[in-house]
Amino acid sequence: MRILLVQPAPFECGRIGLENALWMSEPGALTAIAACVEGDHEVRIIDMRLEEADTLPRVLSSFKPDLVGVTCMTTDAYQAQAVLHCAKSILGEEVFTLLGGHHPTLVPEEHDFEYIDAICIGEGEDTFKELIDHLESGNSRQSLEEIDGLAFRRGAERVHTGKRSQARELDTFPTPARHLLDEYKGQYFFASAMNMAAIQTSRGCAFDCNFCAIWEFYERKVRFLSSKAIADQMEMCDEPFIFFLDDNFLTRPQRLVELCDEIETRGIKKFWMIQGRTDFVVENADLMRRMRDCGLMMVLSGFETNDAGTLEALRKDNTRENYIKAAELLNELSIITTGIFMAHPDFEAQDFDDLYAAINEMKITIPLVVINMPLPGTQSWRENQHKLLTKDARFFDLLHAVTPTKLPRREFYERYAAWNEATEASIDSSLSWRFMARRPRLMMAMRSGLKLFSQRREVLRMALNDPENYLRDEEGIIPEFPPSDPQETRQELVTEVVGV
Ligand code: B12
Ligand code: SF4
Repeated sequence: MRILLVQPAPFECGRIGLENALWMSEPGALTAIAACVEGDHEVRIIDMRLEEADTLPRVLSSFKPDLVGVTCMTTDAYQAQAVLHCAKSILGEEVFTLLGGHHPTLVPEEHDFEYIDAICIGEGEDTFKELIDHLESGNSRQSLEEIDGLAFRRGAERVHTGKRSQARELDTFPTPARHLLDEYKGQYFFASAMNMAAIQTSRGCAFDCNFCAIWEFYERKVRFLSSKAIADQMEMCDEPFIFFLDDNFLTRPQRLVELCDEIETRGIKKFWMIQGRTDFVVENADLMRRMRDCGLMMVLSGFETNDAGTLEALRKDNTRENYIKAAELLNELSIITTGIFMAHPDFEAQDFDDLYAAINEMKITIPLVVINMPLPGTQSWRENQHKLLTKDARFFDLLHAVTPTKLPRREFYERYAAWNEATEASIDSSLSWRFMARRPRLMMAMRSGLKLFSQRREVLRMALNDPENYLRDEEGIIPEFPPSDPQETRQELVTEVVGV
């Protein structure tokens, strides 16, 4: 079979967004599922974030795939649907269209369209392989009941098959087919770390924060790739930088000790970036130092808030003291800190000021302030659905307020949009000369990416710093609250929009 896998481009021109400026990751979902069928079939991946808009129809017409598969997180929903719509329009009913990823898994009902033949629910490798085998053998696309992990169309009806088991050990999956991305090599990055590979070394998370669906997506289980398999994959990468995609890399210290052993024994010289919790950083200072010596260059952590009560409400199971200590320790070790902080829709003017002051105090290298929102599939989504002002998927980018704000909307965005300027001191004090002098090899490796990152950052800052941009995005979608009007009209508008 000819199989085309597509990473959609996530945004419309002129719309604000973090993607493509700070972090452009290779489509790990597509290389993972491609690896399961590649030997027996002709598989191509196109990354529409790095292509001209006319590439898709051109490739569809020339390659003539039998199946088109698209990956999708919430913010990609409409573009992902558009890809499949385009495939049906160009190739007709014959082409099999398939959607997978976090958004369709968590809210499959939002993708119930006649041009989408099936949705892969949850982990994709085995479901994809079985589906391809089924179609290749000439079986009917209307009789997919035997394949677990699918929602498919039979006439007007959407049939859900059995639950796909997530018991399979990660080491038994084939190594992701990263060579299918060769034409995009050198274009993936995080900040100035340009020419970056991505490896997922674990799936799931043992915590259960109310704003994150990862622990539900992986059914509260966590599975790990062995240190040997991680080191094997690291050796296969030509790229100087690697992003470990795990939501919570910093867990099970023994596994990380073993990874350091592998890196040292094999003499792997890569710079790597991770996402992990600050409590682990604080409790494992020596291990953090050792990982730094083995190439760890950046830790991205959710710092969320400077307020203990809110932290508890988020079920983060962490403390402000840990945040402060972790930031201090990472700065001391010359490991870049990326900190995600949350502004909340019920923020008043002072809350914004306090948050920005807390960030500056912590000296975070790359602070990012997002707006707390109920993402589909999360505990918070279930609890706050009645408050939603819109279900438009484009707004679930953590940069727009999808629930009513306590401050008038314009003022809320004015205060929110100030975060970049207001936290400049944090960046300056973290990126000291001492920091740079301590890691000369890293500074050299990032040199070529620095200029490009500065340019991208400038464009992003211009967009993020202007409150008008947020309000413009909302025009016609989220009704504006008259400034003089407090609670009452707000409730009327909520009722009007979500019909409760
Ligand atoms: C890298 C990454 C990004 C990259 C882009 C991802 C990409 N596609 O290239 C960037 C940095 C741009 C990004 C941005 C955001 N991200 Co992000 N990101 C990730 C991360 C860390 C890794 C993704 C990955 O490659 N995973 C590895 C692959 C193997 O796993 P997978 O994607 O789940 O794929 C498996 C299955 O889902 C399935 N599958 C997936 N696609 C398909 C397609 C087909 C056809 C089939 C059959 C199966 C299938 O099979 C795969 C193998 O089992 C995930 C966390 C995670 N654990 O995945 C978050 C995650 C996807 N991001 C998330 C979020 C919230 C965001 C943001 C909204 C906010 C933010 N601050 O990060 C922004 C939005 C950007 C915007 N447009 O505004 C959420 C998604 C929530 C949701 N409802 O969609 C996640 C799950 C993090 C979390 N803990 O909640 N992200
Ligand atoms: S936010 Fe982080 S710690 Fe919390 S459940 Fe998600 S991945 Fe785990």
